[in-house]
Amino acid sequence: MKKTIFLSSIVLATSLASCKKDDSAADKGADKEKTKPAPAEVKGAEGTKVTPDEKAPEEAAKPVATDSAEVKASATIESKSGSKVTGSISFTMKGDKVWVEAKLTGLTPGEHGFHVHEKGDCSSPDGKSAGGHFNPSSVDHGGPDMEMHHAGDLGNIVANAEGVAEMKVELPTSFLSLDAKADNNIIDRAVVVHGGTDDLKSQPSGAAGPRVGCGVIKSL
Ligand SMILES: [Cu+2]
Repeated sequence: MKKTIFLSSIVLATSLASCKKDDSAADKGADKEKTKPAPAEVKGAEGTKVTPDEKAPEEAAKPVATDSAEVKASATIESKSGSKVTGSISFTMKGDKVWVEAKLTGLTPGEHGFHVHEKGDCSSPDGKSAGGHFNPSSVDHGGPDMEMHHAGDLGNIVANAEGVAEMKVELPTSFLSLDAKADNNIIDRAVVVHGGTDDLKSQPSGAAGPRVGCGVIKSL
């Protein structure tokens, strides 16, 4: 992850060198590169002269500052179906990646189906108010590493002998997103933890048993 951030910084710095118009990007890059007032002309990578006014159309359309900004969301898991499950899930989106970090307690040891469900409603005692799996592409249920799966198919989370489960995964934004304009945006949907194991193949939801935890995903 450090490497990704470092590379992003290079991309930013490169963008700054060739495009000093982007003031918001300049804010982000300020700590990395203490720039003197830019000269009227800078040499491009190929040795060609580039004036500050020159800008390729693709570059003009590229939202550099937006890509590097972090978007965060979280869900607080409450007990369902008479369980003692509680915990929290955090989601961090930066560029084309989303990191999901979960910590749950009160589970039975072993694997538990772990999904984003379509409705941000955890009000019912059995968690069924959260509806079915979030599946904006209307495809079959599967595991997160399989070619076909729901946007909400996070697979299983594994609890140790004490019933504590911790998970951190990195997913592409093509899997799920925190962008309000994206079809696979998970804000205001729900994370559901199941009492049993998601077998990653039974349709439509992996036969993972009762819903023992539920939390609405809220943007931060
Ligand atoms: Cu589920």
